[in-house]
Amino acid sequence: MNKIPKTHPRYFSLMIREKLSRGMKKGLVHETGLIAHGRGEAFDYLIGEKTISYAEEAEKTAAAVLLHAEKPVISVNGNVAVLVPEECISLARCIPAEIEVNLFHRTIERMKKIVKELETYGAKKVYGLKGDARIPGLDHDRGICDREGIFSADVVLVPLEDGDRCQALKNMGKTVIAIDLNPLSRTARTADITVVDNVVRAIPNIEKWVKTLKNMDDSVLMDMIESWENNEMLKNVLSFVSKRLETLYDD
Ligand code: PTJ
Repeated sequence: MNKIPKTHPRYFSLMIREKLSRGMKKGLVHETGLIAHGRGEAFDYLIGEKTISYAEEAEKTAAAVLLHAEKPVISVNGNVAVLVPEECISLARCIPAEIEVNLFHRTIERMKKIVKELETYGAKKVYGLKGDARIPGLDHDRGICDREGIFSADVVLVPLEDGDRCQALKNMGKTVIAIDLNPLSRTARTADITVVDNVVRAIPNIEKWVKTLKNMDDSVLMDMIESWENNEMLKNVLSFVSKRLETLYDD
């Protein structure tokens, strides 16, 4: 591995790439996960590589939904397992929620590796290996899930998703929270709450809000949840990006 000096102006971004590249060599990340990351990076540039206020609001509302849920599950794929393993485990403990590995490019070998990786970071129970249930309407392997995990969850947090599972989970009556830097994606448009932020900032931020809201009355959480307008927020993100680009090179 090439040593990246901390003084490099793109140090943080290059370290994330390095993590994914190493994760792919270890068999945790699928090669198309690198392509997905490139797309994410491009959208992160557009929002300024920071948590914008609309994402902060979505993270707060996501925390309220997760706290209000009866059985929340955090879905983990290859990219997420490599980018934010400890952060997902910490968030799951804080809510509390279950963790399930769910892959688009599912192989038993990769499933086992990702479960083991999460266990190395301290996860006690990780769902996904049983694969004893199917999400109706999904013909590919992302439809395979655990009956005790995603299948029976009422709220599913899906960082880095592709849109058809998001719709299928909604068709099952579940509430879906997505983290997706692309506000135009099917996932972003289908989810109940879309966090347009990088997963490396979003997961710790959701945990921050879980800690803040944890002792609030359920009626306060319900007010926040009921007043959430996902389409409005997506429109606001797009208008934020276009205004930002229009004025970027003004002095
Ligand atoms: O590990 P697997 O087998 O489940 O495969 C995972 C990938 C990522 C390959 C699969 O889910 C996939 O192909 O995803 P898509 O359809 O490319 O969608 C990924 C979405 O996540 C895109 O809209 C990206 O903009 C977004 N994205 C990428 N990196 C990040 C991100 N969003 C938030 N944070 C990121 N770091």
